[in-house]
Amino acid sequence: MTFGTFDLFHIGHLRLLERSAALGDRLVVCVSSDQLVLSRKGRLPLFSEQQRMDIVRSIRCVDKVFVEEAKGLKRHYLLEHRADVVTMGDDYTNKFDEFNDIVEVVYLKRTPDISTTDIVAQIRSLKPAP
Ligand code: C2G
Repeated sequence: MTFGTFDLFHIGHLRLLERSAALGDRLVVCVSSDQLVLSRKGRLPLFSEQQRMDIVRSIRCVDKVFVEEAKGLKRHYLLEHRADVVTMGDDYTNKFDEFNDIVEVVYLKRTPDISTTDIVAQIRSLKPAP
């Protein structure tokens, strides 16, 4: 299982999902709800939770997608879906260690030089053609 927002889905997200899938026989993805993103980051995602879930669900290596409704439910979700392994990018190193007692926690190297934040900044700085 892996957790994420997957807003403006990009190659870093795809690589993370592919490498996660390679660690098991099924990949379940928990996508943060719009409200959860709002409370965590202080702004709504650009793509709605339904759109983000539809995109992630369409990825070949993804078997199941569900929404992360609220904070503090990760343990419940991991148990409910009988996860053996949880993966996160290495920007989350140590942050999921609390689940070591129920799953193997694997931090995967982030794909360099790409993030939703950078894409937004790049688009913002585009100048209209003269
Ligand atoms: N990722 C990556 N390489 C990038 C960008 C992202 O490997 N260049 C990974 C992140 O490390 C994360 C996953 O892709 O494991 C999803 O990234 P985000 O949508 O940015 O996830 P985030 O909003 O940080 O939500 O409680 C944890 C949250 O649900 C994670």
